[in-house]
Amino acid sequence: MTVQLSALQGDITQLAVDAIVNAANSSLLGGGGVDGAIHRSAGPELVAACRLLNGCKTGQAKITPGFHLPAHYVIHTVGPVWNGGQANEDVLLASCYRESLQRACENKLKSVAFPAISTGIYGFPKQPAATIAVQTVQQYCAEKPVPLEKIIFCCFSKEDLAIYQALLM
Ligand code: AR6
Repeated sequence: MTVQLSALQGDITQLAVDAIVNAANSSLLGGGGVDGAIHRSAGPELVAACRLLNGCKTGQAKITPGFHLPAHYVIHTVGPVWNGGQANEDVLLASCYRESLQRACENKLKSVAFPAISTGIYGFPKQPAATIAVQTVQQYCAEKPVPLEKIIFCCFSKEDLAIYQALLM
């Protein structure tokens, strides 16, 4: 089965998929941006579950239930802070996508939605970040059979959506 990749504009907390990915920080205890929105929608059970995870290193990913979200699970990953591009940011961002897909596959999930990791508060330029996101996901799905059927790039802005649509054409 080929995995269907698509982009949409919207609020990731509203998506009824098996898992949404959270662009978290290494404490996993919540923050601003998409992280804040996910914690608000999931309810206080999410931070309680995250407290048991002992944080998460940049480029890695950990999974929790979605609690009050429409999504069954949240995969928390920590993107790199943009530091000019010479600090391994590309490799670490690609690792976030791969590790998140790994958590999804281990749990036999069929649908996952990603936000544009690191491109908000962490300052990673949008175009190269989207290229890494799409290429890494395509490579991962081409390497081996995966249970995934649907992968969504959930864009918050129209500008992000245009970038992803061009890459997915
Ligand atoms: N749905 C989808 N995308 C969203 C939503 C939403 N509800 N809200 C924001 N975005 P950011 P980062 C987009 O800043 O750069 C937090 O404080 C946003 O427009 O959320 O990885 C964490 O705790 C952007 O395109 O994450 C960390 O400390 C993308 O999500 C830090 O921010 C990522 O922006 C992580 O920074």
